[in-house]
Amino acid sequence: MKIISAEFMISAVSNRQYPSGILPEIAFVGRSNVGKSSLINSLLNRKKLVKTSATPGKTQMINFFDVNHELVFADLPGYGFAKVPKAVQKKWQGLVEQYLTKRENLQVVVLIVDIRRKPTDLDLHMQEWLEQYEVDYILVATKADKLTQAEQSRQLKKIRQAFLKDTDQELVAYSSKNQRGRKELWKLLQRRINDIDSASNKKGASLIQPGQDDPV
Ligand SMILES: Nc1nc2c(ncn2[C@@H]2O[C@H](COP(=O)(O)OP(=O)(O)OP(=O)(O)O)[C@@H](O)[C@H]2O)c(=O)[nH]1
Ligand SMILES: [Mg+2]
Repeated sequence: MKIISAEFMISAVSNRQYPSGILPEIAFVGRSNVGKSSLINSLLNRKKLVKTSATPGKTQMINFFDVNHELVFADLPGYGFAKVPKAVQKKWQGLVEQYLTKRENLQVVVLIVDIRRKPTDLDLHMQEWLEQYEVDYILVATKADKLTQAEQSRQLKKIRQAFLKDTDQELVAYSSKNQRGRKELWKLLQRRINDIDSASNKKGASLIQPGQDDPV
């Protein structure tokens, strides 16, 4: 995908603030500090469009980005950061759950895990939850640059066993540092979007209506 424009739209703390319009949306989900914001920057070829931080729990709202006036990316707050007070964690959880169950524009979730870590219960819980609500998702193991090739293969195998029960569902090894996996992930995302486009064209309606593709 050629990135012609990538612009911040809005930070939302409730569904009333979600951008209007009907562009297909891709959401990025994962543990706090796993590398969600870095992955978005990497996909969009931008260094600092999305703020990243070595301090976990930085993204506390849903940040929306317009991509080429064709797509919307939603950067969701990370889960599982123990130092955040319970009440705040509850609020985030509510925000994320409401988004994932109610957002009609949402087409696919990119579920991000750390390639070096054993999947946590929270990761597995999130996956179960997506399956329960029938939200389509792509599993991505990021920070691949931190491991040798052999270690990466070993970890990918473990992650596949834990999450995908050895099915042939996609698992993308990614590095926001050296762009490994970028092409592959874009291909999978575009395939999802194209499928949706052609499904809606079959019904005689175009997903992107003239005049409605501008960010609000
Ligand atoms: N080496 C390496 N470091 C990465 C990669 N992705 C993210 N990081 C680093 O990991 C830290 C967290 O990255 P973020 O992108 O801010 O993570 P996040 O998931 O958005 O974090 P929260 O918004 O706090 O939930 C930063 O220090 C990044 O530089 C990667 O692919 N490779
Ligand atoms: Mg972030």
